[in-house]
Amino acid sequence: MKKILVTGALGQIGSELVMRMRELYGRDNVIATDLRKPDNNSVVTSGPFETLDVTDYQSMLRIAKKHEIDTLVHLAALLSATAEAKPLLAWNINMGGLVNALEVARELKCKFFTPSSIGSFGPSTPKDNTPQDTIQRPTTMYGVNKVSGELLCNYYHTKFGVDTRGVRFPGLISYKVLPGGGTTDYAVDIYYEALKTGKYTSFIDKGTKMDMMYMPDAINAIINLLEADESKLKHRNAFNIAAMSFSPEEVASEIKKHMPKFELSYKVDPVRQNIANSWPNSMDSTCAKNEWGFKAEYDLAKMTTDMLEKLSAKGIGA
Ligand code: VAH
Repeated sequence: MKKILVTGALGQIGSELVMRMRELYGRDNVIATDLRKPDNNSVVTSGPFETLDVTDYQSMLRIAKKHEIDTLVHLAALLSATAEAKPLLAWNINMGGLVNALEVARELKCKFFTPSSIGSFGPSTPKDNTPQDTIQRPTTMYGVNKVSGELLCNYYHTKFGVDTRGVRFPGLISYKVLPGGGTTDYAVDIYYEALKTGKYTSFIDKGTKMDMMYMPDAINAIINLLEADESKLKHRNAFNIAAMSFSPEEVASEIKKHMPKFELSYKVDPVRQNIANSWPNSMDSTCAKNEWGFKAEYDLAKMTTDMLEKLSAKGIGA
């Protein structure tokens, strides 16, 4: 990989992936793109940046040709809760953007990465230790987008030879950029509120277990999969990867080890609770481990310590 274009570069994943890739591959070799170009943002100021609406194919192709990219990382998408509120907009952006990115990758013979999600599973999927190959009948627009995306990426590989790769991400937790419009966002909000107010009201109900991962592990997974030997990738587009599975009360009890007075309460959001109920409790990551050496470094205890330390250092709750 020498020249990498990242869409959705200002998002929760993109903002950290771009900075890490610029460290690894050189600042001028990672072209960040997003809908808007904010002032004094490190993604914008630390290397090449282009404004790009991923539903505009000609602009994406022009930018890709201008920078002579050999790798396209497509992250721009609406997340589950937003997609459920605006399903047709989600279809247009999530699928229209993906097919544009795949077309650019086909035309310029690029290596290609885009994430799927635990959202690609549905209520009929086995909930515990969810297999790599299993039934996928999601009941959300986001899930329909993710399953369709997995199939589309497979098609572009078998039909056109595009080197497409992807993972099924669990909920991602980070301290640098807030997620937006996700069902798992509670697991980020809880840390901020613990420091700001010492309490948190969860929109996801007690006992709702979901797969989660700390962002450093997610960033390493993307880079390691992109650098993996293609001949070893049997599952290619949608590797289950997970680091931990927890419920709101479990993350709260971990926070209490640092902040004994922290209080958790519940005001369940039926829309996001229904989405969460349709997803697995935990995924089996064996194929990712066997085919490209996936390994997560952070468990709930280690992540909680780091999140509270890093958010405090940012002045959250000061
Ligand atoms: C969401 N954070 O909640 C995303 C993710 C596994 C969940 O896809 O929509």
